[in-house]
This record gives sequence, structure tokens and C-alpha cells, in this order.
Amino acid sequence: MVAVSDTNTFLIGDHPGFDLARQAAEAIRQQLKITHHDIGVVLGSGWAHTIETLGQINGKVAFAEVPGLGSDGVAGHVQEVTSVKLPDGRNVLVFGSRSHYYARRDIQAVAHVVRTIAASGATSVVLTNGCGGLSADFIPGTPVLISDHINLTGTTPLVGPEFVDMTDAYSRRLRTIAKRVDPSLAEGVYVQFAGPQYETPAEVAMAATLGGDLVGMSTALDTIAARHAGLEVLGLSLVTNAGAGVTDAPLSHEDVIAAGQTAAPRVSKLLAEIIHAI
Ligand code: 8IG
Repeated sequence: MVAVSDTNTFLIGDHPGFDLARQAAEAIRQQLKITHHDIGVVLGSGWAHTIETLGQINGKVAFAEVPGLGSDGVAGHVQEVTSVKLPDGRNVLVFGSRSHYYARRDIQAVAHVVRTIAASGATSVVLTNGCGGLSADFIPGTPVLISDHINLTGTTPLVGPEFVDMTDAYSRRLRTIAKRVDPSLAEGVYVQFAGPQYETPAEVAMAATLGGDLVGMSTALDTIAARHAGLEVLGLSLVTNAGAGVTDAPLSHEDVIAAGQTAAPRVSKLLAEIIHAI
């Protein structure tokens, strides 16, 4: 077990899971010799190539070295944490992938990533994902700013009377900064299903009827945990496929990875510019 140093006063509270997050942050601190990170980033499908454009790499830690970080075994998910120094000197803690609820139905493992980011000292987190698009305008390769979410997973990382306000869950302040960086950036409501199966066309139609623009398997639960941990959230989706039934094409994970690779240069630049501006 890793001792938590007296100087680590981040992520105050006694929620189950905060202790493990403080231990994880301490392990990262000791491995990297970086005492404080300012911003967290979680890279979803299609966003893995961003790290090189962000800044200068301080160091990397394998998930296996960090208490509570498991592997979900999905192709394209990078199992390491990278610390990057921005040109202005701030440190960014970048998770190469996240723990998905579909991996083990372990909701506390899902929340552990953003809690670790909060325990590292960060006050904001940029959550990225690959997702399905519900409108014909959102063709594969389109980045979309998340304006709000609908959580259809039937679960939450919170336990007990933790009445977290979700009114401004996707920070208006951070969205304004992102749109200043790229005024053409679309905004949309992200609908999370538990997965791992993709939706039926009827479920995609339902999500659109409910007011959704995007369908995915990660970010609503991450955002709930992040808001609870006191983080300001910016959500960025990369549409990697049309939602089931939006076009005639069947969905395949290989196509999702290919769409991510095609869009990589543009979204890497976009994400780096947004993080520099935060
Ligand atoms: I990448 O079409 C990706 N993730 N639920 N639906 C859901 N998650 C996704 C999809 C999709 N594409």
C-alpha cells in the first residue's frame, strides 16, 4: 500500500473510493516526482494521439503501477497515465483510457479515474470519447462539444444522500473557451447507454426523441463522479460512427478505430488548443 503524504490535501471527503483515489494520486506523484497537476484529461476512442501535441512529456506510469487502475482489455485503449508540461508551465495528467462500466459493471472503478485526477490537485477535467452520431450532420470524424447528458445506464457512482447539482455539469465557462478556440464546434446532448452492445435502431430513435445528439458508453458516469469530486468538466466527443439505423451501415469496432485515426490530426490540434486556453 502507498502512504498518502501529509501534504496531499486534495479531494477532501470520506466518500467510499476517495481513499483509493488519494493513494493512486500519491503513487503517480512518487513515480513522476511531480507534486501537483492542474488539469486532467481522459482520452477516449479516437483521441489517443493527442498527447504529442499537448506539450513536453514529464513521464509516464503504467496503469498496473497505480492502485485501483485495472485494464478493460479493449483494442485501442492505452493503459498508461502520462504527465505533460504545457508551454505555460502547468502540468496535465492524461489518462490514455478510462475504466468503462461495461468492462466489469464496477461503477466505483469507473469513478476512480476522475477521483484520482481530483486527488492529483486538478480543478478541471477534459473528458473525451468516441461516440455514435444521431443526426446526419454528425458524420464520422466530427468533434462535438457536450452541452449536457442523459444517463440511461440505470446506475451512478454516488452512494447515499449525495445530492450533486448537475445544472451546469458541462461547464459553461469551459464551453465558452472551447468555442472561442473553434467557433465552428458543434454542441450536443450526450446519451449514455450501459453497453457493451451498441444500440438497436429503436434505441437510437428513442435517444433522439429524448433530445439526444450523441450516443456513447462512458462520459455521463464520468461526469457525475467528476462533479461530485469538485471538478469542472469539459466534454468533447468525436463522432466515429452513425448511430445504429441512422444509416444502413452496420456498426463495427474496426470502423470506429479507423474513423478515429482519420480524424486524429484535427482533433489532436483542437484538444491541445483548448487545453492551452483553459
Ligand atoms: I466509438 O454508436 C462508439 N461508442 N452507445 N453507441 C454507443 N457507444 C458508442 C458508439 C455508439 N460508438
